[in-house]
Amino acid sequence: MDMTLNDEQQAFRDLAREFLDREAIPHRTQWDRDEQVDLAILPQMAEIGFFGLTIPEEYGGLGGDYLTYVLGMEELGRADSALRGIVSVSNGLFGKSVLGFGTPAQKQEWLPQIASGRALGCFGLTEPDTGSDAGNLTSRARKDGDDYVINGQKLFITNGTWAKVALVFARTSDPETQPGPRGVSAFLVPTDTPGFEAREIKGKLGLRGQATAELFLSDVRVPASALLGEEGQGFKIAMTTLDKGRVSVAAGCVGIVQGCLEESVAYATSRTQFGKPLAGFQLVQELISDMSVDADAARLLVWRCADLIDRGEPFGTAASKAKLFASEAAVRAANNAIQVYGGAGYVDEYPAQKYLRDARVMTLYEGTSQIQKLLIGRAETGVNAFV
Ligand code: COS
Repeated sequence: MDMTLNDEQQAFRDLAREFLDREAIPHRTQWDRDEQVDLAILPQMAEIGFFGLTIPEEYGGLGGDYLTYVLGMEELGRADSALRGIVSVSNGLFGKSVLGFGTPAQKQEWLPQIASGRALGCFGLTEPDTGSDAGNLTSRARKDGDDYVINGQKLFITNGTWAKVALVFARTSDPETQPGPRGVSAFLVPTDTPGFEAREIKGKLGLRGQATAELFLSDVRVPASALLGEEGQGFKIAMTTLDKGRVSVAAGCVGIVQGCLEESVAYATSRTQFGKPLAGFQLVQELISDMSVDADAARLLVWRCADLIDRGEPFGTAASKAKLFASEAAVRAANNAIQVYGGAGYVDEYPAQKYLRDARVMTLYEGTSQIQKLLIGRAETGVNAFV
């Protein structure tokens, strides 16, 4: 694995950091308090290329490699995980599903809008009764002439109330005769389709700046051309896309660890106690040292995934390892950053507590830490603990 960035990758990372230092970091506390980022930042982010990092140039994207993508996600995670989530879901979970499985017409319809930030996409997999057990989702899509009619409910959907289009996973098989993952299909549903309703979920612990929604689909009629991939291919689409999504989450977590490290060093070298800077105390150095090691280790796991993806190699287990380690490291680092800050870490004037609140969901969504461990365990042993 080549550990050096080329000029383009370096330039993108510098551009992203300079932009986010100027346009996001000074505002993130207020956005967090308001429970909404200023949406005016999204077109500016699109101009830099965040929404089309890996979308090919023919669809208006940057056509960048995956290492560039994870560099962008790290910078977003360092600045504000709410922004990272918005991009990861629209460009990542939605865009990559369409890019990987769409027809030329579907790609032409949606990718230019996503890459330019004119439209956001969302990813409707989780339901009230199926989170980890995604293969048993219960939303239904029934064939009716040339159309499909979709009914069901989705939960915890990032971008749900802002999205122009939703990728909705619904069962096309009869749950009595064919339950499980093979009966799931995927549909591209414009959110202004009659019968589609999104309600925002308020009061989240973290990621307060991004919209998270509950989706209600009641006799939502879409043409057969809305089917993404083939009937019954939906679960495979979801899992393939989530493999990459997990790398994206992990990269965002590297940004959280890095942010905690930088903020902790700045605070520990400027605040004095007992007549010397906090940084002069060995127990404070231990906290900072742990963050530094976690940042390096998590970044290496993420870059390995990017390298495998860029070379077209299998990367699913590597993604689970990166996601597991980086998300747990992000919680650890943010918790330790609060310890370095002491009482100041407990108020939102300083970023440590926001890092912790944002980090906490990273061990839950896109596959919990427990799911990642079972996937890694299955890969190592050949024994499937899910059955
Ligand atoms: N890539 C491609 N295909 C995959 C895949 C992957 N990563 N993982 C599974 N599949 C395929 C399998 O090959 C299998 O295909 P066949 O039927 O052709 O053999 C099919 O999908 C079913 O796979 P499996 O038997 O592993 O499904 P399970 O129901 O046991 O589910 C887990 C496995 C639990 C790992 C899966 O449901 C999962 O990842 N859950 C977490 C979901 C999640 O992350 N939710 C959060 C969403 S937040 S957006």
